[in-house]
Amino acid sequence: MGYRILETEDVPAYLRERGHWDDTDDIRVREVSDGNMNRVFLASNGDGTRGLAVKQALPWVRVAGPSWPMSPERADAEARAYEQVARVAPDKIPAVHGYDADNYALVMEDMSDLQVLRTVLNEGGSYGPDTSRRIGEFVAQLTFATSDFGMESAERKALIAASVSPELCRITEDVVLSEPYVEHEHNHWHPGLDALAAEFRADTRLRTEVADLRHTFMTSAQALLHGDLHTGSIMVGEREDAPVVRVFDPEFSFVGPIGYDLGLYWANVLVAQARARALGTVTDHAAQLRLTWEGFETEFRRLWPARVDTFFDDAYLDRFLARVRSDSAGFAGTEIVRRVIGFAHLTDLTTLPDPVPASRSALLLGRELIVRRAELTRTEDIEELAR
Ligand code: SR1
Ligand code: MG
Repeated sequence: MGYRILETEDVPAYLRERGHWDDTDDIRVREVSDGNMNRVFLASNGDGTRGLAVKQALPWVRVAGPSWPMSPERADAEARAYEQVARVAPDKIPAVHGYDADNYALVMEDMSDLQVLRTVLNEGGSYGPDTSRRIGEFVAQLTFATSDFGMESAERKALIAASVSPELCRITEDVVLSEPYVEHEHNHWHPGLDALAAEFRADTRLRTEVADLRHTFMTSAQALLHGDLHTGSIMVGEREDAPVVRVFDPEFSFVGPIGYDLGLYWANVLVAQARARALGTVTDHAAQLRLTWEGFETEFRRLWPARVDTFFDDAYLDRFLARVRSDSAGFAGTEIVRRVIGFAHLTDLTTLPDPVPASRSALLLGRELIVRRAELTRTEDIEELAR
């Protein structure tokens, strides 16, 4: 059967047809679509002891509708990324029960007992001791394994070819890495930021630095990335009294610069911190850049002795990590800027009683991260800037 767009009422039969649910149970379904791109349904039985999530890619951007067509093949990229992560960090992603390539639909673990990290932070909660360190580890585990350090050259070339994702990369190249710096119909901002948005569009130095990051994004095939690692792509909570962190939604996955994943997470940490400062609800925000980097660097260095190509020596590792760190700072800056004056704003800022002061500081911080990324050699330097 060909591609059919699932509605809530189709999901029980769909799960049965695909062999995910036996016939006797009553299946209750609700749509919980939240991201910009896809539909997500949660199915559970009557007493709530069994649940599954169904995620389907639509042939357009969900929040825009058919006026912004988008190939549903992005679900293939997501399924491939989950397969790669499952080899090296299975504890950090949801269990995938099946991928239906005809319908671009994934059937996955129900994570409704966990909470989206952005929601936790927006409600005044904290990260807890492990979240950012585990995110750093996640990035190290996925990227080491899929880099030329973790994978034989020929196998890697095949991975690069299989992971080419032009449409989704184009979204990032547009909405993150160029549109906010020019006039574009996607851009919007709070009227209180008119002057600053105009300043950003007129800032030729900023534009050249963003062009450099954009070119790095387009050409630096370092490793397989998640590709959209913001705090809305992370679930947190507890299971059996132990903290749980799950990274999901890797549909923007492709082989690119590692600093893009770290930078996206850092940007979202910094925006959450701007919100908490505005509301006087700061908890453990200030430690998170450092914890992310420590988690990443420690894990990457731990894996390094197992590299497949020892021509890359220890001195090269130091140089490589320094480059990843400055890329991360720069990409963090671009993610902050687009979330304030570009497309797809963040509730962290939009739900503030007065979003302007925090958005303004975030924009200025974003600019500094972009133009001064080479000097920001320690996460403390970024923290200082944020203060
Ligand atoms: C058109 S999609 C806009 C954004 O949503 C996704 O989550 C990505 O962040 C993308 O840039
Ligand atoms: Mg998403």
